[in-house]
Amino acid sequence: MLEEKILITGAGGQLGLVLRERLQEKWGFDNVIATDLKFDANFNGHFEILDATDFEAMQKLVVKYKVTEIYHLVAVLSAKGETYPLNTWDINMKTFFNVLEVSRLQNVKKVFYPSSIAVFGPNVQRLKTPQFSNLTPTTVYGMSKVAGENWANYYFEKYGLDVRSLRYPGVIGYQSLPGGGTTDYAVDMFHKAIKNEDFECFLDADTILPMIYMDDVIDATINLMDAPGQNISVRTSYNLAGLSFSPKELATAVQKFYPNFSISYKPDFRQKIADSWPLTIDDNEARLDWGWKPKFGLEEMTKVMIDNLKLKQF
Ligand code: AKB
Repeated sequence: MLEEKILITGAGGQLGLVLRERLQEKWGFDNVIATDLKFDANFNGHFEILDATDFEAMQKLVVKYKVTEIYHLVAVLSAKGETYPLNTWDINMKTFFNVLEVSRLQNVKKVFYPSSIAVFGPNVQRLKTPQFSNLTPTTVYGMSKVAGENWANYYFEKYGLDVRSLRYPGVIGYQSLPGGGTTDYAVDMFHKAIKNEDFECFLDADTILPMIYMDDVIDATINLMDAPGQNISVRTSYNLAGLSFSPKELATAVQKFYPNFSISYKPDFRQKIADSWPLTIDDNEARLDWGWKPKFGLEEMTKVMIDNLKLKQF
């Protein structure tokens, strides 16, 4: 296997914290360059400060390290994005344009771009939402991801840049608290349960959303990036399913470990966002093209989250 030089933007975020270590294991300690706005003293490896809206700064790093693959994880998510709609559009689009252009100019071989279930709007089939659905999202984050998917496809068609992408469901992991998402209540619930605290949920009890456990989403990302190019039939972004559950179902799973865990419901503006998203996702194309299959269901995920969060407490 040829050696790759990997650059990760947004490496200090929920996904970056885990992906950067998996990529170090895969490509070697010296071949992964983690970047973010703030220096991360906890990271054992190459770390560079990078504001991904700064084209020149990004290009300098790509040249300096002879980067061959970029994982672009910077994004303002759905809920936070609604507080600053125009800034969200600017940040999400500018950073991705920088990645695409730097990659084109510096002959970066492959780019990973996370899209999201937020690309879907209220006018889709909400059960087993198909890959090729109408994409009219209600959030700026979703709008930026739809645009990003089309730009990914454009750079592939026009310049042959090998951009690959997944529509991530809500990601559940114990490594960090996510920030700014509509699906974030789920990770938060685990943190409250292990501290024996009550939890007030910002979504209604029966709001089902597509989610995925961290190990599954990392496997999906690596497997997609490893797949032979000729297998990749979707150049916008692949639907990806892990599991789907409601706050009430997750609370019931948590109560098997913490019978006194108490949850109440106080829906806010995020309810409307959640109501515009699918309940479950049809990821047939990902399964057929590169063999995707999730490993974690609700019970396995709940156990592994609680076991690991308990360990982290000490
Ligand atoms: C969010 O809730 O905004 C994200 C997502 C589904 O992309 N977790």
